[in-house]
Amino acid sequence: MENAAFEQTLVLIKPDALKLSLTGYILSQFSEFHTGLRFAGAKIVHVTRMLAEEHYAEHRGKHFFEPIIEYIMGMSHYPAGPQRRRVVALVYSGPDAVRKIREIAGPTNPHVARETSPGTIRTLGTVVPVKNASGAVVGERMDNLVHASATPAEAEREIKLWFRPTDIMPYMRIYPTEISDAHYYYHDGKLLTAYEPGAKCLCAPGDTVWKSDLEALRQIERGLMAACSLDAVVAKYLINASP
Ligand code: 3AN
Repeated sequence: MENAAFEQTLVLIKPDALKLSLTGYILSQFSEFHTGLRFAGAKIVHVTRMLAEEHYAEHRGKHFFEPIIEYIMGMSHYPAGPQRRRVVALVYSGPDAVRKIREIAGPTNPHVARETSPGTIRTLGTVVPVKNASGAVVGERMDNLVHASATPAEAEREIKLWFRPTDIMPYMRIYPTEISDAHYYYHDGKLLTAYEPGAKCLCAPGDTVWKSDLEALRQIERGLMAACSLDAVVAKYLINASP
């Protein structure tokens, strides 16, 4: 059952927060006691490059794109420990969820957060120089501990990117779903409707799928333009899949 009375937002507790053991602090800052919001979804994710690049798609081409991809994938904080690279992904639900969570997270830049927004989570973050292969500083990366959706539209895109409908209990789903009537598989960058060795199953007949994903898959299957990329649909199905 879908309930439009709730607004939802995506929070990511990023690898720097996990490394600094700030998870408990962050959860308590976002708790129902402080925000009036409730969990609708939660998962521990080993972030693939596909998921990272889709999440930050709007920053593609910017000088800080590759650094933030490596950051969210955990490569910056755990260069030698792939088994420790993870992010806690959460969906919070309730009135005004996007604004409330952004307010507690604080400004993007931790230096600005310390100047303007004492008490916010990102005051505990840092800004690190980004160097090129020869060691020259070419930019900066903001290690700001948490991601929080910027708008309700972004929240919808991001929640559907990180979560399958069935990761969220039916009473707390606010985006339309549909029951798949077809098999869809993914292999080597391509969408398939029949299994071939090595392919990953995205959905089977009877599975509950985001309606917008199913519409995109049908368009892509027919070779037509879809509202989102194939990777944006596929990434969530590959979360924590065996390599
Ligand atoms: P927010 O995370 O506050 O919504 P966005 O979406 O503008 O901020 O940026 C996403 C991420 O990209 C930020 N969390 C930060 O790590 C990085 N970023 C944004 N702007 C810059 C910048 N000018 N220089 C370096 N990194 C940036």
